[in-house]
Amino acid sequence: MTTSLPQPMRDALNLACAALLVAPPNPRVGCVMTDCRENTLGQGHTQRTGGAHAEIVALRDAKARGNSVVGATAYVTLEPCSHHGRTGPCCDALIAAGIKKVVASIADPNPLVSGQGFERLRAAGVEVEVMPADDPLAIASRELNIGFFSRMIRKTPWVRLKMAASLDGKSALENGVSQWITSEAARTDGHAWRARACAVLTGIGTVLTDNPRLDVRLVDTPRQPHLVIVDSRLETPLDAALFTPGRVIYLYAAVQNEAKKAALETRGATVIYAPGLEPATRNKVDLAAMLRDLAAREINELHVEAGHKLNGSFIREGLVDEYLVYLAPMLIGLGSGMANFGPITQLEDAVNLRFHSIEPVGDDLRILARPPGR
Ligand code: AOF
Ligand code: ZN
Repeated sequence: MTTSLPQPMRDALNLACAALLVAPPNPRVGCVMTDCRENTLGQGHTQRTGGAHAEIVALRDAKARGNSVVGATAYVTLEPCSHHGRTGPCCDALIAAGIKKVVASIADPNPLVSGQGFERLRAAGVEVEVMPADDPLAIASRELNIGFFSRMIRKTPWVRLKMAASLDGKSALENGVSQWITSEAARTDGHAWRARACAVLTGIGTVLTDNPRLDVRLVDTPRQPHLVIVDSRLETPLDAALFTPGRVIYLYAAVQNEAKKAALETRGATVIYAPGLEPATRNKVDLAAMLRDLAAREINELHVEAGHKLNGSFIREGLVDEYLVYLAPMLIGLGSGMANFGPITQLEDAVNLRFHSIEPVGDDLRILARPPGR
């Protein structure tokens, strides 16, 4: 089964891409409605959380243009929803508007939808065509929403670990100096990756050493990602630069300290005692359990920007789905690496990855690499 009319779906995918920063934690979805000659009647993409879904925006767009969508085909990059969430079901709106056919790139992995949207449309007499899973447009739609699919299916965020290093793989000089190895272009690019994530994560070591803000400043964004700090002993200073008004901050602690918790909460943070382990046995945050908790808090893509110790823990525990590595054309010689794990004594035990993409960014290289099967 192949789709006969891919162009409107290409347009719908481009619209979905335009929702990259605004849609999370909702999936980025685009919709194009066409008449029988493939003229566009209306189009749109997912709005801010709680706002309209792509189909509703497209229906409104058609109306604003004075176009009737009775008998039209709707191309949508995700199965139209059938449930009442923060908004009403798109299926019902499509049926009520008189849409004759729906072409969808891929089923919605949300258990509240997953196939029920298609069933509901078919039951109302709407023709439904779903693209084959290996169609490039279906793959692109899934890739665009890799974090949403991860949260819905695996119940854990898509963990993207960002690192920057010299060409000989060093993130800091022997004396600890690390700012700045990569160029401004790479740092700006790094902010664009932060912007698309639902949350940025770091560790208490980085907070105490660098006093970072870890927000998005170098690119325009309609939405700041949340911040997550792995802070086992609740050592985040109350005057840390990361506290900015209105920001959602989750601090995961292993040791209970009610006084510090209360003080941090006055700064707007939410303190979570590390889930998953008995209080008596824990002194470190259980990262896998923390990730499950973050998924329950609607974190799709988690952007990790941490020091080599926490990076090493994520890698050692097999929790990294994607490595985002910037390499500068510089040799540092003695110094420290990007992540501390091991020692590995035989090459068979190395963490093997495959390169997903390699792009020049300014004078540097940006490499995306993934473990097998991701
Ligand atoms: C669509 N079109 O553009 C998007 C969909 O809380 P709500 O009402 O916003 O619903 C969120 C869920 O709706 C989300 O988890 C996913 O299953 C679906 N997203 N569906 O038909 C869209 N963004
Ligand atoms: Zn919907």
